[in-house]
Amino acid sequence: MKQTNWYKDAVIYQIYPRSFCDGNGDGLGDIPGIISKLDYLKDLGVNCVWLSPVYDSPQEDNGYDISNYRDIYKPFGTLDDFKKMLDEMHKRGIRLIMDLVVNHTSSEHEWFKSAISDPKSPYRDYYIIKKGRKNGKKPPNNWSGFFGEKAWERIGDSEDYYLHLFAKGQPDLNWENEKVREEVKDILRYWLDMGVDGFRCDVITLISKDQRFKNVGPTIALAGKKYYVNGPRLHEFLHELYVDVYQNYDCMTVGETVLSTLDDARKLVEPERQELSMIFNFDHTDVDNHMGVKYFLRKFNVKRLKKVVDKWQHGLFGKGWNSLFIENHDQRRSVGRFGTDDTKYRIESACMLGATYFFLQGTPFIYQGQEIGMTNGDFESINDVKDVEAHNIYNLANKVKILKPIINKSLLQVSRDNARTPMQWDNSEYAGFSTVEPWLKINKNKCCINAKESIEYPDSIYHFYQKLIAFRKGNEVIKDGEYIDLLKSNSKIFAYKRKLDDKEIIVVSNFTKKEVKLPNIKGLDKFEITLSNYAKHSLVLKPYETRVYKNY
Ligand code: ISL
Repeated sequence: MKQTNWYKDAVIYQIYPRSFCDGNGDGLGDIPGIISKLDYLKDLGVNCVWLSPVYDSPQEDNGYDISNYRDIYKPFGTLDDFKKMLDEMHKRGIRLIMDLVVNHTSSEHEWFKSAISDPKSPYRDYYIIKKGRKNGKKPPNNWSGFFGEKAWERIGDSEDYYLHLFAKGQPDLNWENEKVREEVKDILRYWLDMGVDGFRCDVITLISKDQRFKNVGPTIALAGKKYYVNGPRLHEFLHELYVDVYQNYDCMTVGETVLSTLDDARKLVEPERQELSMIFNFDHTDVDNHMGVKYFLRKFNVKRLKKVVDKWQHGLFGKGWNSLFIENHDQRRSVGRFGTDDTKYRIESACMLGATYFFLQGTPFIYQGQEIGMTNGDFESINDVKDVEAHNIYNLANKVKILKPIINKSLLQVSRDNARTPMQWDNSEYAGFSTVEPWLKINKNKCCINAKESIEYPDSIYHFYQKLIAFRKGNEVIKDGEYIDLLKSNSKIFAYKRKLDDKEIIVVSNFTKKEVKLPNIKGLDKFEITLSNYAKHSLVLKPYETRVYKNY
């Protein structure tokens, strides 16, 4: 089937189902709730949704632990609800991409239950099960995983261990086993045949492990990552999925590629290699931490951000396609981050960040609530937070003395639950999200930060996002133009140009809460301002002011 590359013209809205809208009054978001909000998404202007997992799951990691890939988690609805949602989305010109979580399953998956209960089970080899060292007293090697734990769990009192790079309830699949790959292909076909338009591929760069399972020397975190990130057969496995499945559908894939470099990314997205349509790189989410560890917070500096953006914009130009995002369900909220302010200048800040990333080359993603400037959760203690990652790290910090003060200081601030507080639809008791107490604490600021208010107020962040989306639509300069950083060494302003033949767009953003003199940008007097978060403009940029100029 002809691949139309529709994703290059898409603006994708991410829905985290348990926090979006509760349709049946049990405190948990669900599919009927999503259906009730599709007109809201259409009015915003997005034309694709990425839906975080809705499959059957014990929810140890909020659905990123799947126990049945062909059914829906009951509290979220039924398969019929899902089909109705898909149909209603398509009727509104909105495509749907599903989350594909196939690096691991849930430990409640039938395959895993059979694999560990019977050493002769045909499913034993679906997982990575190895004999421990010292007659089973020590795990097979010293690898550790993403949630601050050892990566191996002993199977009962046997000598064997299974590998889990995330929580204990998320055993890694053995992709070396051809049967596993065939199962994955069948799952893909099942959803594509139902009409879904593609997949966001969870931690896809972890699927191939170095089969020597070697020990590693001391490391701060993620011991063993050189053996399990971008493993030896990664590209071969992805190409196989493309040839056997993706190329038969007009679908797209976006890989979540933690720890990938630009060189890795090129290999993953160069179209002639036939692997993925695009990837999420996380370099820009690391500009405010040390050594890529989010708990080691570091003061934001816009020059570092510009450097990362420049690298990826040039690095993939003409070679592959970028994804653009400032939030997702694993990141804290963007407003109040990246040098911005989530109190006095919240609206200015959110609009400025929006305009700055939206006109880069690539497909923009908006995470639910970002379009109304939702802020981090107002958590007071670890008891307010539910995420398995936060609790594991908290327990680890309590055991390791030197980590304790650092983690205690940053845990609530960087917890993934900051992005997972219920969507604030209105100012009612449960924010219009539910009719009962929700699964996670609603932010008190629902009184003034909510979708209803944002829709009513003409100068809101929501209406600014509508304009961002509308301006992008069909704009060839934004889609295909080259990227030029205009003020590389300026430590307050992010300014770039997009250029296609003689058509040019310039974005100028003040990343500070102070007024800053507009620097001299050659030829700017011939441009006109087409979008801004301030009504009046002078030779001074106001706090968090952003201006989008065009010369045509
Ligand atoms: O969230 C992170 C850091 O706080 C990341 O390291 C995250 O664990 C990593 O990006 C992988 O994320 C994905 O897979 C996880 C799941 O918990 C995340 O929600 C998902 O986005 C395991 O499936």
